[in-house]
Amino acid sequence: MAMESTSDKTPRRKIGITCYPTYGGSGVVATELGIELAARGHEVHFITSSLPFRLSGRETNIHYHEVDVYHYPLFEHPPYDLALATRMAEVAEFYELDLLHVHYAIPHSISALLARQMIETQQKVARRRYLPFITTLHGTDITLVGQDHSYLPITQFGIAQSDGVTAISGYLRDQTREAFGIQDEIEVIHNFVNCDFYVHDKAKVMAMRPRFAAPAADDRPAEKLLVHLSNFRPVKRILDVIEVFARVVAAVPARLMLIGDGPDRSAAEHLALKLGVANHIHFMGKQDNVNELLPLADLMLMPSELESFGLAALEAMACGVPAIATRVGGVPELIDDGVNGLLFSVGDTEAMAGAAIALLNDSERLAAMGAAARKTASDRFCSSRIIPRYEAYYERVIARGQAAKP
Ligand code: GMT
Repeated sequence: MAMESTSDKTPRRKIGITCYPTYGGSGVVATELGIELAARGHEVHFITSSLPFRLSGRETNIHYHEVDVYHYPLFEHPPYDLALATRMAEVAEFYELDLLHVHYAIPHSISALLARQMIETQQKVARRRYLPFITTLHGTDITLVGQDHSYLPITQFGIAQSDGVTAISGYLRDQTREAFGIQDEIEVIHNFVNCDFYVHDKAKVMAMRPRFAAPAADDRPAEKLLVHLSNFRPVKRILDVIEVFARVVAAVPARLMLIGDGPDRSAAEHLALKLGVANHIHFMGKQDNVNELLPLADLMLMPSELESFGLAALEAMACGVPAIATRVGGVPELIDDGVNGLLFSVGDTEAMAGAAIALLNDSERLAAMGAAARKTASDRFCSSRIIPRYEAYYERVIARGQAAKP
């Protein structure tokens, strides 16, 4: 990516980013944010347990610091949170970071809080300073994990101690306030996508699509192609994806790309065999560069139990692929039912399949919905619009931190 400099008004900052580096929406957002910030001239330090999966580690302005957890036989559960806090403080001091930005509250906010305290109270008085940290809430850290009684008080504490808190949707902001009784400001900064990378390139699609769905021939119409992308956790309702697809394939020649992996994969394979559709499904496992795969599809299926936002749908929409999704969480902030996608009740696989069949048989409506999906992505959720919001928020938090100097 060509390196741009930030606008004159936005100072270049040194930012430490922590996230779960393996597959998962929060890690994707954190990594893409780091890449975008680096491209805008900021110095970005990833402080994570392994290299985030969308990074090569050789990008300009990006540094990677692995958190090494010491495994002593006494430690039944090696204290990752403490190793992380130590590394955060070390990196912050050595590179003079302006800010830590952690993604997913548990345990990252607590580690950042410890790092802030370590720097604020260190022995050499001259080196003491206030290192602010921002927590970005992504969803399951609040809606599932954070509300478990063993994690609720510490999640609440981590959020309250953060110098800034952002949520990836209005829904998640409201949920956080309600579930944790938090009155403080929570800035909504939606998920984003790089609209130059996530795009429908007709020539590339024509070249690649026949590998996944047969083109029209004399004796048969072209196969339609559906896609689902997730970490195959129960909340994604992957079995609903299979059920919807089985109904679709009974009515329309079609294939399904299942991108991702996780706990429900074997249950999905089992159901696909039982319903006789396994040989119509590409189980693709975890994939890098999903921007090359998503535009090949006609439709995305995202029947989740809950999505605080639904980044996978946004990525598909930017490629001109509308989603059939559930009316849950923050999804309606992205999908305008009947305009740029379709929304259904959780578990209503019959209605989802009926709508998918109707849409796949109406190429004009499908194309209009795909165009509207792309327009939504580019008008409201492109990185070029969202990253400046993070930059502005960083400045506000840094200014507040300077006022709190020890
Ligand atoms: O969806 C997951 O299981 C992964 C999870 C995560 O934190 O890694 O995703 C959440 O964050 C994404 C990025 O901000 C959102 O787009 C997803 O909607 C959200 N998932 C849920 O709320 C279930």
